Amino acid sequence: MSVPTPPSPGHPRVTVAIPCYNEEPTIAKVVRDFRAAIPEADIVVLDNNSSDGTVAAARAAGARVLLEHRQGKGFAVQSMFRRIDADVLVMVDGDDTYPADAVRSLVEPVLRGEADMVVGSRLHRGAASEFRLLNRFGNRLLLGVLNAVFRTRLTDLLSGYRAFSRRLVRALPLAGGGFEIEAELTIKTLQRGFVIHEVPVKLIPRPPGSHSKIRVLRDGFLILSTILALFRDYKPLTFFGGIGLVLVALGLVPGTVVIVDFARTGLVPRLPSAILAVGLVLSGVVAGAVGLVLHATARRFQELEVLLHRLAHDETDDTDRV
Ligand SMILES: Nc1nc2c(ncn2[C@@H]2O[C@H](COP(=O)(O)OP(=O)(O)OP(=O)(O)O)[C@@H](O)[C@H]2O)c(=O)[nH]1
Ligand SMILES: [Mg+2]
Repeated sequence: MSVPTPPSPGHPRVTVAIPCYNEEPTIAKVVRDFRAAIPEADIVVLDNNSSDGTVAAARAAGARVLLEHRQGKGFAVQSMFRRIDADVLVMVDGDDTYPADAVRSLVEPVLRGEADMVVGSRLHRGAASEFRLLNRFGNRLLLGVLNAVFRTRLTDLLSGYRAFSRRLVRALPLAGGGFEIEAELTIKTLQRGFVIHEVPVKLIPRPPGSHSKIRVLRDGFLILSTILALFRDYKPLTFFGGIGLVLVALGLVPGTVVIVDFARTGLVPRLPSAILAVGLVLSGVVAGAVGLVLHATARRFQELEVLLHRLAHDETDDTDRV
């Protein structure tokens, strides 16, 4: 586990970045609320081809607007990571569903060097949240798997309210273009050994006239398949080993029957069962072997990545050395 480096002393640069797609009814209020909550921060709206007055409203409220043409929240986040230079980068939705007055509780742990990512959690025991039932259920299910695999105790995987340290922003290669970006942020951060903190935040319902961009089935499926792909790549032994164990266990059912028959009579009367058992057990063993090979490769890549990161940051790290 790596220790987060505190950002440059003096005047740390904080930027609040707001990905937006058609958020005209709420964006001005969000910009004003954040300006009031953290006056020293830069406020940037990442607009994604909005067809309403989002851009004009954001500018009128005093935000800087960056345009991202590839449609999707994930692309806006990728663009924010690439184009914004800040010691602490805060990301928040433009639909006025996260409280601006909690922003300091997200920024402070990064400034103090205690965490590289702070997540405003809507499911934390301290948070009283207005959270749709399906969202809550999906979030819980995915978290159960994630917490078991990475041995963490996170409570909100899909929160759109987060603060990142400069070095985390530099270290994360993001690929997701849509709503799978939040899960990707959390998993890639955990996998690289960065520290994640959670602070409870209250979720406010969308005001009337403002519309959700999420399509539950399509985006739910995308989020699930992203998580599975990340497990496959980063925890291959758990992923393929798990599949292997299930196949072997399935194979043992017909296999036991065949063995008991054979022990009793010395014959194999149920040939199809025997073939099925052998097929399932062999497939399970192959899956386990694939997991082992990929595990060894993935570990080497993780080591290389740490070395590369160290090389890239050698100069800055030298000044911190005591
Ligand atoms: N840049 C960009 N932002 C988007 C896009 N789709 C959604 N967003 C923004 O991402 C944020 C979250 O989108 P929402 O539709 O509120 O999704 P959500 O908060 O997960 O779901 P709800 O519970 O329905 O609010 C909002 O600020 C949206 O404007 C997109 O295609 N591009
Ligand atoms: Mg929202």
